[in-house]
Amino acid sequence: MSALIDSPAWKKLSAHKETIEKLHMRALFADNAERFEDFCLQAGPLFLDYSKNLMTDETMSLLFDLAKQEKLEHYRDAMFSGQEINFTEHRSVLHTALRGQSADPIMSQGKDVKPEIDAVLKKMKNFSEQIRKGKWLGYSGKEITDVVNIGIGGSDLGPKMVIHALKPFVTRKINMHFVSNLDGSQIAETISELSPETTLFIISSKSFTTSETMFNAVTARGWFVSRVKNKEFIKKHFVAVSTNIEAVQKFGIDKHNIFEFWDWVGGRYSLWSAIGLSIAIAIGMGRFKELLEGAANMDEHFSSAPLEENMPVILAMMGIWHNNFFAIHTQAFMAYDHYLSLFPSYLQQLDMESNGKHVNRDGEKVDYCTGPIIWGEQGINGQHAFYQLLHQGTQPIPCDFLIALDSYNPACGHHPVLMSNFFAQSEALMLGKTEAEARQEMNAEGLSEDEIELLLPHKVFEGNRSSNSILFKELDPHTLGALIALYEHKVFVQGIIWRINSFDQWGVQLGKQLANQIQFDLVDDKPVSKHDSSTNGLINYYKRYRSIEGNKLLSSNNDWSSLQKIMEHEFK
Ligand code: G6Q
Repeated sequence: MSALIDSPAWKKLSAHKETIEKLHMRALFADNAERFEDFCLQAGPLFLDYSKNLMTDETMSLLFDLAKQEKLEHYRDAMFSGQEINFTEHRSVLHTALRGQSADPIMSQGKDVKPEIDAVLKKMKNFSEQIRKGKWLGYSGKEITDVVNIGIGGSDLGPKMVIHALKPFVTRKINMHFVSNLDGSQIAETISELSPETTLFIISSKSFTTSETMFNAVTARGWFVSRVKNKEFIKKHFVAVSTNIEAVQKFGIDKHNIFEFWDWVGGRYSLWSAIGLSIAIAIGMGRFKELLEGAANMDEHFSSAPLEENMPVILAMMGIWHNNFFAIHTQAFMAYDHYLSLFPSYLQQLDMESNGKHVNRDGEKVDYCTGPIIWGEQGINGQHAFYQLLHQGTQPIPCDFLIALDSYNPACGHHPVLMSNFFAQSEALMLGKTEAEARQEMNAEGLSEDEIELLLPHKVFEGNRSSNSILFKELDPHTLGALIALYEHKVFVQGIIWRINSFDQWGVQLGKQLANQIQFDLVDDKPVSKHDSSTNGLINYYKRYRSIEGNKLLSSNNDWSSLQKIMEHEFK
């Protein structure tokens, strides 16, 4: 048994679960008229109701004891003060410094990072304003009308989600595009609509070696140069966001067009850095700063509120309660908001890449579940798809429901109906429907006794299914910043409780390493034998197909020799 499972706070929670699991939330609400008031809180623009979880005051108090036992406050302060808590990569974790509002120095490895942050913010402001005001002109003197962010993972999901979420604030003068997929169809479809005269490419890559991004960047550069016939024009149409300045320059991007960030910013935490350049262009630097301020306010709340009144801590500990004591290893996010449709996939990376870990800080294999499976959808669409399983499936799934009180499009009059669906779902999941209620309902419909007996078991809902509801006035930049930071800190808290490093991602590195190796196996048509029989078989199946079909999979301007050249020059 691990030290965590054997620890006093964990053992108390395990014993407590035995009594709680016999309860139904119906009874908890019936017994305490104040349950809502007891289990809700406001932090900045966000209101959280967590009363519809199967827990009591005692549960919460034991969960906070666990957080204290695991020295949560100590680790939190270590993160904010720039200590190298990402010890497997010897890095500080300072995405919070990117949005910090205080002028005080923030140290990483003995150096104040504040001046560099301010300088990059200033550069982002100048550049984004030039693009937005039509002062940055393309090679033929025309204004930029289209911006293509080429990046993947943390260099794509954050800015893409934010720009979608803040669409009411996005300039309609510039079209924003995102290309991440190595499948050439995405870049081909994107550039087919664009003119090189009016397009700006932002190559976003922390490492500037990620093959998906480099291939797309090479294709974009090839497309551009083949049309404008002059490499000098690259500097008007390509900028880069990276920590790897040397590689960016080798790629051919002008040194003045590089927006720097630093290794103490994790990829999935990087939208606050220059990776947010596309956001600044889309919504303007003033709004981008509001996004940073919203996140900074949540940082302030997280670092100063007592654990018992601390929103990220409460959400995190509810998750621990479900995952580790009720063996529910999944968590869903249902946004009742069109603009938040990309939020679940953003959270998926944030949570699963951070806490999908199997060893603790001491390198020992854990004997408890860490990061749950994260998924989600827009709530309304989900209701007509998979909510059936939420209500009557055999696997209970805790949900976070999110909604704005105000719609940006109130004229069509849908919002009150959307709100009613939002309220109804968490109520139904909690209450369920008893046999007596189902019988009464069918009686009222005038069904025969035989029909009632047939339908009864199918119409019963056990209920007692947990959810959190998060409400906010409107989805403006400040609120979105707070919402993202809320979940960043929730993930952090859970990582501390599970005693893992939430800030490395060796699984991602493995994928990069393997793909780069196999790319070289594909350069010729010789059968391979160095892998397992399945992988050899699949590669050789592909090679046979390709040789029979005469390489028709490759387009004429991207033949084997140029592919080989790209691989040798860009990735070796
Ligand atoms: C994020 C991950 C990963 C990363 C991408 C892109 O935390 O490390 O999603 O962001 O693999 O990496 P580059 O920005 O280095 O291209």
